Amino acid sequence: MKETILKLLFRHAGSFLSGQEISDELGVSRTAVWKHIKALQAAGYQIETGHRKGYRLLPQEESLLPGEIKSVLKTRWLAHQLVHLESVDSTNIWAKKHQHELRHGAMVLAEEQTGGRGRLGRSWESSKGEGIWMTLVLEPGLPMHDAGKMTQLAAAAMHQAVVEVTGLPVKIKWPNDLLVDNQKICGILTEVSGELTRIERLLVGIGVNVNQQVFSGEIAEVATSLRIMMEQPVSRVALLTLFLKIFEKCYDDYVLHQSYGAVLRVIREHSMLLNQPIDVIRGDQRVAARAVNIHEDGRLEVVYEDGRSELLAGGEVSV
Ligand code: BT5
Repeated sequence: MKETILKLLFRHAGSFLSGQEISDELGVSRTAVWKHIKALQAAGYQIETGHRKGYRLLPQEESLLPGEIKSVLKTRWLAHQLVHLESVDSTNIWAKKHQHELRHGAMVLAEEQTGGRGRLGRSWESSKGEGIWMTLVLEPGLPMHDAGKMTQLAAAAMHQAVVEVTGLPVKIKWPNDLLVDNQKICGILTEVSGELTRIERLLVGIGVNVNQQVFSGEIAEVATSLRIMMEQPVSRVALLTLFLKIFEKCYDDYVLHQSYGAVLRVIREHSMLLNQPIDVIRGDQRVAARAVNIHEDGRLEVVYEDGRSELLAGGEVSV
């Protein structure tokens, strides 16, 4: 009911709706409406209550509050369970700690992460209100060796969403980064739990730099945001909801219909590594190679200078 009231307020954003109008429309008492409004205010929604005028949703700094997302979300099952956190160490860690409360398709979102994580114990800067910091909980029932394909699927879906919303020339750097002008706008951290052969649960953690205006410290040279590249703010809600719709389609095509071709096309066509000279990095060692293919299973095929070829499942490469 709270959510229905919120949707109604969103539809009339900016103008007052009387308690009577809401109670007529939804068939609940005015006291019940008032109680739900109180609860919405406590959850962070800025709702003005005017004497005799009723209730009005105030224009707010764009947040990722569930009501805002759900009022435009067009997915069939993805992110219908939605957890929104003001601040958390890491959405992936939170999802692990609360695994029993989260169903297949759940999304955990945070306005800020204080201990955001990259791969191999690296950290991920996640400033407040400026990015999309999320974890998707998925139970695809696939063999373990298919986990890498989900990272590729997420990268392809986010690529399409960012291009559609911004028109920017986004490149995909296998296995998990999106870049614009060689600078990183998005990183993906997929974590798997299960038995040796079968994925029980996947946590697909995705970070997108949307509205940061500056980056400082170590990442200033490697990171950029959509706002910096566009020279104007970008709607996180629009980007996120479009991404979810595209991701759901790619996921269903793959998991239900075994069709992965569209994902492969996107990651191959927009790859910044394919047919380029690259370095494969192992510890302190860098070995010169050429990236020649991204295989159906998500692995990168490289050919070394001595003619040997190898299929990489993950790890580091640089251009
Ligand atoms: C990644 O790791 O790119 C995966 C990042 C995943 C972040 C999401 S946010 C929601 C979810 N919850 C989490 O805790 N994590 C996921 P990797 O390829 O290892 O890249 C990490 C490196 O990127 C760092 O060592 C920095 O150099 C750089 N970096 C850190 N923060 C960045 C940012 N905001 N933008 C661009 N680059 C960044």
